[in-house]
Amino acid sequence: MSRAGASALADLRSGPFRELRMPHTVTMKRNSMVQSIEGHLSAQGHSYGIVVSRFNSLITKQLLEGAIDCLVRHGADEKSITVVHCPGSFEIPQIAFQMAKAGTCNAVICLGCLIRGETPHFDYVASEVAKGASQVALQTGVPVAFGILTTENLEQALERAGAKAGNKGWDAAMTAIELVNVSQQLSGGKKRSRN
Ligand code: INI
Repeated sequence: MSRAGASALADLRSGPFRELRMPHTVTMKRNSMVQSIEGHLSAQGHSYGIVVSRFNSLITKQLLEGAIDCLVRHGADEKSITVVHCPGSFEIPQIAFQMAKAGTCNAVICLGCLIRGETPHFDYVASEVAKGASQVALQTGVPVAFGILTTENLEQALERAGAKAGNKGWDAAMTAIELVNVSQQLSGGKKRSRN
């Protein structure tokens, strides 16, 4: 720890916040009366929509494989997973919106790969896609997970598509599983059924 960090910590310990060991940790009492809701990591009985773009398909195919693997390993039935392919990342929120609105899936997982080029194109598309995906969730109430890579180069993308930085498709699917569980608890256990 740096000298400045150690001195800040010493100040904290000797000050009125003596009970806080580290500035960012919160101590929870075991017998707390707080009602806590946390999603179970089970995908059993749930339906998932996946939107995946073909642009940079070398990467997006790996993200898709990771996402499906995660859902199935956590109990999803393959028949309850619908995959829609679209041209590029820009189109992902449009398809995600239609899937969410159709009411046939408990969550939508967005998978794509944006790699920075020589023009500002990347920045425009990246910011619209992130905003768009979040709007889908807020406007429809259906959880949306964001598994769209935004990288400086192909190497960074490969690292996140099954190499040393994991598989962000798998991670997005894990997020979707948790969100479905939390949102079912918040809505009193109501399940969205597949039509
Ligand atoms: N789409 C991507 O998914 N990734 C990219 O890296 C990319 N680049 O760099 O251009 C990309 N562009 C296509 C865009 O998403 C749309 O499909 C296209 O503009 C047609 O609407």
